[in-house]
Amino acid sequence: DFSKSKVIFDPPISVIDPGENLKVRPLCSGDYDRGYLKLLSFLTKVGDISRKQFLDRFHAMSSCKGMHYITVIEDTVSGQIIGSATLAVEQKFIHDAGFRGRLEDVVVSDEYRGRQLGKLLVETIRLLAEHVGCYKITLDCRDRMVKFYKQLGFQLEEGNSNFMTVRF
Ligand code: 16G
Repeated sequence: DFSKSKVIFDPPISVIDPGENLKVRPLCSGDYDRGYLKLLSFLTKVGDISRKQFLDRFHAMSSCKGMHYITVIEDTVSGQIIGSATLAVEQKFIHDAGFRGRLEDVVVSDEYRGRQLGKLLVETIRLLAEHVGCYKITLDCRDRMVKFYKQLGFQLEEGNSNFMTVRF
């Protein structure tokens, strides 16, 4: 429900009307052939994923109802996926057996910069997280992206946000 959004889009765009020849929708199994993995490779290493691997993972995610919401933007002319963001939901015991949301894998193809599509994706996921009952939504990102997420209402938690990693 974008009427709840406090983020200003100028010119106005929304999930229903993201711009000419663009469509916002959930990821579908056919997106393997619409450049979804190539899009993700603009964000980080993807690797050589076969169609079977993609479909197996897609169906595994789909069968965990309410845990993975992968939103994509399709260019309806080229038939390519040009943007994506994911809401990953984690089940908790804390916060009244609540849900924690994570904003993950936000990416927009270079050629589509300047159309507020990153902003649209992030706001879509933020509203979705609220709608499905997450008590918070968090993200980690590159230093250069901090300003962007701050503009969209995310805050660095002073003295309380030490993002730590072990890489394998
Ligand atoms: C960024 C992404 C994260 C993604 C990671 C991949 C956002 C808000 N953050 O931090 O979701 O998984 O990059 O990088 O989109 P990695 O390969 O170093 O894990």
